[in-house]
Amino acid sequence: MSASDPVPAGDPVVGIVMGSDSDWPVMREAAAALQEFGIAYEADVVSAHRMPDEMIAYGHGAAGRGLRVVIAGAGGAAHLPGMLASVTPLPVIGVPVPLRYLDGMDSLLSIVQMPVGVPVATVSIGGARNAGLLAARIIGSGSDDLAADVREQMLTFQSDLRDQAHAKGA
Ligand code: RP5
Repeated sequence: MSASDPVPAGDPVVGIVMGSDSDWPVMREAAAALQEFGIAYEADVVSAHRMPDEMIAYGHGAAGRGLRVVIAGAGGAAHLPGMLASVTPLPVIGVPVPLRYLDGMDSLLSIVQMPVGVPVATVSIGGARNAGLLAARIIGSGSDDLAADVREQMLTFQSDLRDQAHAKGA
């Protein structure tokens, strides 16, 4: 796992975790979105199946270490987001990572179908950028400056989409 852009300075407020190094090409899009807003994050491999003790410890310690949102990505039998949501009061955003088989439907259904009381905000298959943007919105709702930046990003993106829609009809 490696990020080409430096992580914004400061104590991390978003934890990006994933089941394997192999998830990073998808999950780095969440990091890139946070980077755009200057939101400090940490990124690590915390596998539910391969390192369950570390995974539970991560969830137990996340809020106390100052994290405000956890973004968790995994593929296949993707239990990581749900397991973390069961041991942390922080909002958890789940990213279904598509693998070679089943086109990520297994990941999606593993993450989205949580029992009542254990919420995971699930984005689309491979939708790590939206996970980063959602984390920015969650954190921005408590900060006027960041909320303004998030609004600006949204308006710019809408304008781009409008241009694309017109271009398709040209
Ligand atoms: C999951 O198994 C990981 O999240 C990853 O998406 C998948 C495959 O992992 P590797 O075999 O590539 O390490 O737990």
